[in-house]
Amino acid sequence: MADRLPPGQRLARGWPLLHEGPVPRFDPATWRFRAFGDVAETAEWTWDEFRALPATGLTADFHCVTGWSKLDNAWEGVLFREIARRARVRPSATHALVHAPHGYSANLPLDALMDDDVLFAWAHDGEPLEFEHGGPMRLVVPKRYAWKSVKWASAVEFLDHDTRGFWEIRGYHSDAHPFSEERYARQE
Ligand SMILES: Nc1nc2c(c(=O)[nH]1)N[C@H]1C(S)=C(S)[C@@H](COP(=O)(O)O)O[C@H]1N2
Ligand SMILES: [Mo]
Repeated sequence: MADRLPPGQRLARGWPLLHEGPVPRFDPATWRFRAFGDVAETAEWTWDEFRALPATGLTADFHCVTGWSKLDNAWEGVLFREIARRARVRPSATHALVHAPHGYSANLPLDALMDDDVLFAWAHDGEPLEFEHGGPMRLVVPKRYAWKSVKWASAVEFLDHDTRGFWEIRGYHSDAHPFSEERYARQE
């Protein structure tokens, strides 16, 4: 157990909720997910198209920078790398920003996002992802603090340079590795 809990973290009771702003309304008829920026051509998926993408299941831990961790989450969704492949991301792309409504975003190097445990998840512990937790679909990046796991993901922007997302602009670390406690930008 101790080796699964990063320094300064404690086990959460249940599944805490944490986000800025209101929970976006989901309309399956108008929902779209877009891949744009450093790609051969902007790609767009409707909800039905997105749900029909090849599904992957995995179990992973979740660490919020405020100090709680939730272990053994069973996620199901489509791998980030599958989206990147279908969007025909250009070789010049080095980073990406994942966007959500109301101006939320998180940046990561493309290498981190192409890992085999990074996915856009539509189910958690066998149930459709609750809207409060990012449903119908959220990014999940198990190896980074949970603010990188963008709820209500609406687009991915591929970039040939790095740029900071919502919390990274507000003083949080760009890389956000929990086991080395990369919490704040001043540590960079
Ligand atoms: N769109 C969006 N995604 C977000 C956030 C947010 O404010 N908006 N908060 C992040 C933070 S700080 C955490 S800890 C997790 C919390 O996810 P949960 O509410 O499902 O536990 O979502 C992350 N993703
Ligand atoms: Mo968080």
